[in-house]
Amino acid sequence: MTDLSKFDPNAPSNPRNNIFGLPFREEDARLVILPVPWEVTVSYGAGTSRACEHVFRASMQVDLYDAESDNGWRQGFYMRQPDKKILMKSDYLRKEAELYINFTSKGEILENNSFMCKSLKEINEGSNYLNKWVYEQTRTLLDQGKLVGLLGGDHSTPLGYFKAIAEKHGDFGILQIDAHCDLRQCYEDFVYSHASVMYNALKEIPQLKRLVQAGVRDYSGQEWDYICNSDYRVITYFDKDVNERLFEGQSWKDIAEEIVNHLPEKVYLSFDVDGLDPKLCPNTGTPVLGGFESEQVFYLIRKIIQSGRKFIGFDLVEIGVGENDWDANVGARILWKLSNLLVANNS
Ligand SMILES: [Mn+2]
Repeated sequence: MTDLSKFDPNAPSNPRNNIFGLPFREEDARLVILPVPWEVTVSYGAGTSRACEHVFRASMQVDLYDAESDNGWRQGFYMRQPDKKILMKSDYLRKEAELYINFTSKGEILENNSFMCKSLKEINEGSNYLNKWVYEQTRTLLDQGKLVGLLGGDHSTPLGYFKAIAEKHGDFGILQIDAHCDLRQCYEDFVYSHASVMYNALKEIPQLKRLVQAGVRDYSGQEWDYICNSDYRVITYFDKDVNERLFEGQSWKDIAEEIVNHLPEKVYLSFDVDGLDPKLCPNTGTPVLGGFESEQVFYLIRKIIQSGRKFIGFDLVEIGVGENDWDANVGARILWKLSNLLVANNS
């Protein structure tokens, strides 16, 4: 066990320690944060593959007192180093993807260009590799009895973790905080696009009994049809509808309880930061006006826990990297809150 007797949680963080300045080793940590530095299929602003390092640095500024979780961090949080091979692969394939999107957006015929055909194949194979890698890493951690938080990277990164969670826990639900539905089938020809992660999850993971989405305010007609034809496997709380109900005098308490009631016994949280107001994530890949305040989302997670449901894991994705470290600062504080709540709900 890590000896906390000489660790002063009120002192400034020692940058030689791990995330949040905590002194734990992986073997002693209750929660392992797995960084996934990957952004091959991002559509608009790039940078999120490097967010993990920025969040790690920003985490040193977070104060270590969390009354509501009875200081869950004392059970040990540990973040791994971002895998350099994964990052290099992402950088290489990202360039290919940019060329490919540029090529097809001009209406060029793919079959006439063997270089582009090869690029597309490489990108889709790369995504398969990543999904398998994430699955193996998270499955091994879950088998060791760890709790796992996945830190992206873009929103395509947690698919392998969803599969490991399904194998470990059986039937479960996902609460997705997001400005987008991510229900596109094969966006920009990329099978495992960030914009398709929930489509792929629903297709490939039968244990995923229900997906509840909140914060959505930018979506396609096909995604709307998918929701309508899902036989209530997908329930979406659009940002506009939630806000209208608030404007008409309903409380966030009532709406949050209604959202929670749609979720099964075991709940996984997939948190795309673009579900928040973009003032909190100005450099995220695809920012959209509107969105949640951070406390609205934390309140919703507390409601899940208070309802007696089990919070089983989370991902935090699409954190941007900008001129200053504001995005990472927000990201570190969300990571802190989610980590404490997850550990407290599983002790
Ligand atoms: Mn998303």
